[in-house]
Amino acid sequence: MRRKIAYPLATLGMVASSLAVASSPALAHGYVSSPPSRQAQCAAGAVANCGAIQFEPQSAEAPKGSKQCNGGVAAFPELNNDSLPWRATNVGKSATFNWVLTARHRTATWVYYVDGNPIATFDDKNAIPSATVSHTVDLSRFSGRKTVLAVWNIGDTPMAFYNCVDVNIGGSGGGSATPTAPPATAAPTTPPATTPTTAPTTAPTTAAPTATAAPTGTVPATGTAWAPGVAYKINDVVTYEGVSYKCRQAHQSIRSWEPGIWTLALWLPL
Ligand SMILES: [Cu+2]
Repeated sequence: MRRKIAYPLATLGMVASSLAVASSPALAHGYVSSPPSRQAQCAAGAVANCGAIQFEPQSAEAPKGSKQCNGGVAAFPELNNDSLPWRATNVGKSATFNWVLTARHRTATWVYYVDGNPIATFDDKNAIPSATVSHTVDLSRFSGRKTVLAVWNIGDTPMAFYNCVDVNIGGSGGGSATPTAPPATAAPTTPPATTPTTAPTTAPTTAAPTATAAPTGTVPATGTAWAPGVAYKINDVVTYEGVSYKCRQAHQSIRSWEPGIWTLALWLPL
């Protein structure tokens, strides 16, 4: 049931470049990028022994109605395994969940569950979403470590996409509800030994060192070094490990989402 590359890649407006990476399953569908979902942690290598999901974190697609982290997809049992070392992101009384969508399917609803109960629903009324979607969800009735199930219910198919996001609610209360803020503005309550997947650095709220502005019409050969905690804009150019990339979707950068094969939705290799 997983349709990988039949989707309109042209929605990215980069047909030629999309063809070059069309064989990558990471280009399809969508997933929660921050706070990092379980599949995001797998794809980033933050959690090992993840099985097949690490190669296609955006493919936890299954019929609507499941309340499992993997949506019931037999190929991805690891997502349901609570004993794997999933990293929980500290959040305050609310959290903003950021999706990256590379196939912008018409959308019925986005539903967030805790302990099997729906706690927030966003009704898109079958509209086509943006390439990035953010929802701020009130978590004030909970505290401590919880696994939030985030579900993207597609509007024109029977399918949905499933993401589990582990959070530590009210830890030291970041509570940052603005989509531009990185998910880990809250100071970790745990000792630094546990490395958060998100960048613990203080986040610039405004434009931070992005790529040097190039004259219109020219393609800069290089950019500034990629860094976490930066609000990158479309067409910003960065370098990472000797390769230049152009930003495809405005986003706040986080560590573990460096430019590379798993972040083609965000960064186009030049
Ligand atoms: Cu899709």
